[in-house]
Amino acid sequence: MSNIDLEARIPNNVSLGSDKKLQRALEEWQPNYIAWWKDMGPAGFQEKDVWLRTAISVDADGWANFDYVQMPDYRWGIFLADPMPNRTIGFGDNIGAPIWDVVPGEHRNTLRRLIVTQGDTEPASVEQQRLLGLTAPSLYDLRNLFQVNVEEGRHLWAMVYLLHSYFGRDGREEAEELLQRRSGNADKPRILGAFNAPIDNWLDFFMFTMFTDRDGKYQLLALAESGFDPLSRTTRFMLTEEAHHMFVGESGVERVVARTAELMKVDPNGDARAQGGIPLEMIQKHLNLWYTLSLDLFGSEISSNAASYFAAGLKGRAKESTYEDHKALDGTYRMSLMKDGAVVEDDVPLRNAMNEVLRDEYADDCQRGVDRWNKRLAEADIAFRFALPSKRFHRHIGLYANMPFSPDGRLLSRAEYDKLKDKWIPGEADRDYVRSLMHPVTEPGKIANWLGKPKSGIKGLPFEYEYVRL
Ligand code: BYC
Repeated sequence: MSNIDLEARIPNNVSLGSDKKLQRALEEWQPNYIAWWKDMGPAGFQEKDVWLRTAISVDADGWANFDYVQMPDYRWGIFLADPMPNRTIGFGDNIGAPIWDVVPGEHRNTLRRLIVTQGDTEPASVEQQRLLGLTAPSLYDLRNLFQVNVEEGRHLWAMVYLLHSYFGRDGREEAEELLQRRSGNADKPRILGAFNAPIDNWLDFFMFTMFTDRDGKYQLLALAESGFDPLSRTTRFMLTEEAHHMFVGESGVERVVARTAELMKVDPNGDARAQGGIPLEMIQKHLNLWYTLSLDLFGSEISSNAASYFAAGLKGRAKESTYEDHKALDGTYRMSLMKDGAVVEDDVPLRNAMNEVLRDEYADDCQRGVDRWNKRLAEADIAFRFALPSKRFHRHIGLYANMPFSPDGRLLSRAEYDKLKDKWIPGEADRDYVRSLMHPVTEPGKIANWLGKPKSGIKGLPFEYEYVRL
């Protein structure tokens, strides 16, 4: 087990103290990060005590410490999972060769790009969620939001450590730019589409943590396979933290669904809206929006970029060891493509299909969550069922970008699509309604009317606990 230096100005398990130049560079970046956090992090709560977990070890059992902390004092640190003995490159043209402990010259630009893209999403999500605390439905949810936010901040640290350590001056410049871009800003937007979309209500937040954080899980799993070992080790530890974020999303939506079902029961006309709840159709629209924005994050269906990442051993498939053929040179992957204006099924050389392979695994994982929500509906004797829309619907990247497909995957005329779009994706009226429900509930143990209570609190504490001292 590696030694953790928790007392250092930057907590770390990478012996930062023994590399004075790197330490100095990161200590110079640190105040800029804090300035960014104070400016763009959660608005209105920076001086409050929040009951948060902080990573203090990379040991699977007991890696976190829980205590009250004011967010700007959070101990953001650099933690890499322990090295795996005798690890070799697990896929691609260099399979079986020793892993890289430094960046191979020929892959320097590509690796930097992947790391910058990953890094950019982390502060982006904090920016997107900046105002949500002001309308939190309970102290429990407020605390979960901040937990997610501080850990996204730590994930930024993880990528900045790689940039500073392995990419010299270019890396330091990229690390600065990670603090300069702004989610949703037309002049200096964040790199990937979904990270510029607004999150201005808690249903969006739960959908984001369900669907967009889950893209994070799959991208991190693919990067954890990387032959560049520092990237593999840092993403392996990030995955430990990521699980809670997806829990917040999946259980958050489940609690919305459960509450809507309750309100439908008490209303004489079965109308959740009349009781101040969020109708199931409106929940489905938010699902459609965030699932499809997140599908875009996997890149094009057929991608020579993805093929070359795989060939070089830089980015694999999620859980590469569960596949048999790690070269993927001769295989093909069946997917739907457009030919002469119609959708057809066809085989694509496997390496070029790696984005789609990852997207399909992701879609299966999302389906498991949707099944859980549907189970709640079945238990409540409600006939409505949620469904993931077709991968062709509402896409902005890849083969189906900006094409008028319906949620069940049929190609429509543009006019028909435009007429029906508001039935499928939240329109202004939906957004106004959901926003109208967002009022802060700050008394311990209380919760907003539109949301159900969780089954339990955090780390054995009750829901009623004062998770944030206001
Ligand atoms: N938006 O071959 P293509 C997370 C660009 S989330 C805008 O299709 P490739 C988190 C692409 O860059 C996980 N542009 O794509 C979640 C390329 O540009 P160039 C984040 C896009 O390279 C919640 C062009 O289109 N991690 O951690 O195979 C909270 C065509 O390239 C988009 C990563 O993404 C888009 N959606 O794959 C907090 C991992 N998609 O070359 C955190 C690192 C594609 O023409 N990134 N483009 O200039 C990657 O592995 C790859 O860059 C991508 C794209 C999978 C994103």
